[in-house]
Amino acid sequence: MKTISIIGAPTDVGASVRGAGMGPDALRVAGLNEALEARQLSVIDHGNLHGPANPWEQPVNGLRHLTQAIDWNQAVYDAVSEALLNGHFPMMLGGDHCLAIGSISAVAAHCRRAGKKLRVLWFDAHADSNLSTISPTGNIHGMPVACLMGHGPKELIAYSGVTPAIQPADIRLIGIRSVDAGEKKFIHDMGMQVFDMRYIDEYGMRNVMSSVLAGLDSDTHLHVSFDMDCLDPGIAPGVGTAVLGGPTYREAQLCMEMIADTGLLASLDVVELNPALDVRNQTALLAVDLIESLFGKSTLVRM
Ligand code: NNH
Ligand code: MN
Ligand code: MN
Ligand code: MN
Repeated sequence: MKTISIIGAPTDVGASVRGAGMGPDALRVAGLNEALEARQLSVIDHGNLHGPANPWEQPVNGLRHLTQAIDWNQAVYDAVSEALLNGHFPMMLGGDHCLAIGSISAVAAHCRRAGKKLRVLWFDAHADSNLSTISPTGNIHGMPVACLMGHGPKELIAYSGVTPAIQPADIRLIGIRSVDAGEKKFIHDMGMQVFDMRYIDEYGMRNVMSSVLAGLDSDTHLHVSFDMDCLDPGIAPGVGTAVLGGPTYREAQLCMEMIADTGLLASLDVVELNPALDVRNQTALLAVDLIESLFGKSTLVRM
């Protein structure tokens, strides 16, 4: 039986809007653990990690709350590494998306140890590929993709000792519809594969998912980093930086179901849920619903 290690990382130090720190508990209140157990998974909830409070300061040299982000990501890196060493499936509950630096750094180190290939699916309205020199905000949750590819402050890019943690070819960005000008150039320079909303509109989610899942084999560790603001705000209002025009409920379900079909999912981040902006916890309930599909729950009738 697969064991899920739930790791709560309750902080919003990387975000522009406060509230994402309440994400882990909102997901528990929405029935996450029970839903996983109902999928015949064994669940170990490690509770919430501890880290520095949000000092709510202005950016320094283009980076806001750098020391706090370093500490939180170290805690996430350690907890995710331990779960992987124990053979468990780490599920990191954010918190804002800067925490994926620690989470994916740990996953990448595990893949190097185990001789596995890594594929990261990054679901987001934003590209999260900013640098301190080009970010319009200095918020570190807009920078994790760049940090993971080795472009960022030295303390944030070297958790495992190996830099960069991942290569541009290891990651696919899906659902993107808000990209800053400097980010766009960086994405092109790095040669990253981005499946933006225009692409999803034109080719359909099924084709997009076929593309992002192409080339996987039994030696691949599949990691999903799910920013809740990927979803259309009509169905997911509980996020700090909502952008109109995201995937519908069924499109999101299809993503999850096609990932489940691969049988390769081995780690997950659920981030940017902001209960302070949610309506009767509906975005957390939606997250749990999508996670159920990610673990094989399906509406499929045909055999
Ligand atoms: N691109 C903007 C920035 O860097 C917004 C990032 N916000 C996010 N990313 N929620 O997922 O500040
Ligand atoms: Mn994000
Ligand atoms: Mn986002
Ligand atoms: Mn459900």
